Amino acid sequence: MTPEEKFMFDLEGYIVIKNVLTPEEVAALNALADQRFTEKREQADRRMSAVSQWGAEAQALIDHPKIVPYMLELLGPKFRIDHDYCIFMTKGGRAGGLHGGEGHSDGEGDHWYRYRYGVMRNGLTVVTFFLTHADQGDGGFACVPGSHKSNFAKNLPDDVRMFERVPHYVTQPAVEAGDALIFTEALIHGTMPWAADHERRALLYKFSPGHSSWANTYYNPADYPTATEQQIRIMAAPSVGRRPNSIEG
Ligand SMILES: O=C(O)CCC(=O)C(=O)O
Repeated sequence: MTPEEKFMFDLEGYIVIKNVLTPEEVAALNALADQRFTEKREQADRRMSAVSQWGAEAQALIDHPKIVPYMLELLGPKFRIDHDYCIFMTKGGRAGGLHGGEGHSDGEGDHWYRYRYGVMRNGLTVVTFFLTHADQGDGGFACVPGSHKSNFAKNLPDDVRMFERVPHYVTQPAVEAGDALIFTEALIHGTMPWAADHERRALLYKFSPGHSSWANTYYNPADYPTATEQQIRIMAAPSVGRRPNSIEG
């Protein structure tokens, strides 16, 4: 993570990383999605869990080499994958409102951000891989930059929470296919209604520090017969004592 990226993440609670996926990786992941996610096509907001089981390119996102350095910096050397899913939306699709924020929602206890002695640490942290673009105003991921450090997260008005009013402090970052957005769940964030003609396709891989879990189930390496040793370490259930580092060396 560059010094400027650390500055931006500490300041705003999220960062967009450009061109994490090559056009070939995006095309392969879109092709996998077309094969593996055929259900609920009539729904304007559809989601599916465990996209990491779709195939090799989706499994590779568990420890994508361009993402691993960010997980080490933000979650520490024993980071683990907590759960993964996708969000696909067509025009008019609506999902949940703004949520998250330390000490506000049902993730209380797991949504946190700390800085100490030059080190950032987070609870549940999300890497969103974009398979299609979102221009300003298209909708999709939106957040209140800096709210991971807010002392008044509960004061967010309900009409703002539900996107009925979008004040200046709510941002919907523009992204291109292949970009990744990393955010801490301590950030107030949510899904803005999708307004674009093209489909929104986002894959969300959520990571935790090695000692904690948001999900109430854990990854089973048997579901990933081709998993590498490193991926198996990252998939391990939460623990503290004698837990190996996720990345060797
Ligand atoms: O990308 C989005 O639509 C937001 C996802 C979300 O709200 C979450 O991960 O909790």
